[in-house]
Amino acid sequence: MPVPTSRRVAAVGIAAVLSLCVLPGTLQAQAAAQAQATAKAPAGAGAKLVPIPFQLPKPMFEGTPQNLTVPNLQKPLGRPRDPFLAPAGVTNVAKGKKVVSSDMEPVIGELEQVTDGDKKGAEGSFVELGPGVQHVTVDLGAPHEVFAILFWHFHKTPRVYFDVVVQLADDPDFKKNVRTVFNNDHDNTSGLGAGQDMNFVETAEGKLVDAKGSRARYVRLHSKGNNANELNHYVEVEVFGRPAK
Ligand SMILES: [Ca+2]
Ligand SMILES: [Ca+2]
Repeated sequence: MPVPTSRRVAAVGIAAVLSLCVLPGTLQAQAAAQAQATAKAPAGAGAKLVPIPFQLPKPMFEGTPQNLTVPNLQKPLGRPRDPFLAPAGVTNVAKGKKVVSSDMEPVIGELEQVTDGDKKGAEGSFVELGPGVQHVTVDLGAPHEVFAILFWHFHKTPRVYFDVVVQLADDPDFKKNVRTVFNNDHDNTSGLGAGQDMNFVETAEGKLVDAKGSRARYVRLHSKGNNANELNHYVEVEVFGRPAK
């Protein structure tokens, strides 16, 4: 039976109204997704983001340590960390760069070991600094856009280092344009300001800190002993970035 003309017109009318409703909704969703993607992108908008190809050392202990009685301790993920995205071509710009320290005569090892690329973590592959609050400073040699800082204090056995503070600056004395990108010194005993970050267990994966593309020449890492002793150690510090324009 043929559909009367009046009903056919009504059906076309409803279809037109539906398409008007659906289309703007879809466009809105697309625009929202696009805005979200843009918001996630670090400095250098429009740049292609790719996972940083971190080179991790072999783990020196198995499993997740359960018996550490440290307050405000981050629960281990129990799986590899998620990829960290940065503009393509970002590399470890700290490799082989000059390191100075609050302890220029380490108890064990040499300061060069902080940026020598050896991350194995065994005896002979870490530097030991004196007790209490100590820091190391890496001079990148020129201003860089810094996207991530990856560091290993010690990963021979599970340990927690205390009052870890990571800072960026324009000058070697950390007086100009100082920015703190990680701080778990909750009670400000190191006098750099109270931090909100959590304590963490050292593993072969290292500790990764997001530096959000900040421009800096100097990177400084502070600590104040660990749960096993009063001393401070570094296996390696890596800074992923690119020369600033
Ligand atoms: Ca090293
Ligand atoms: Ca503290």
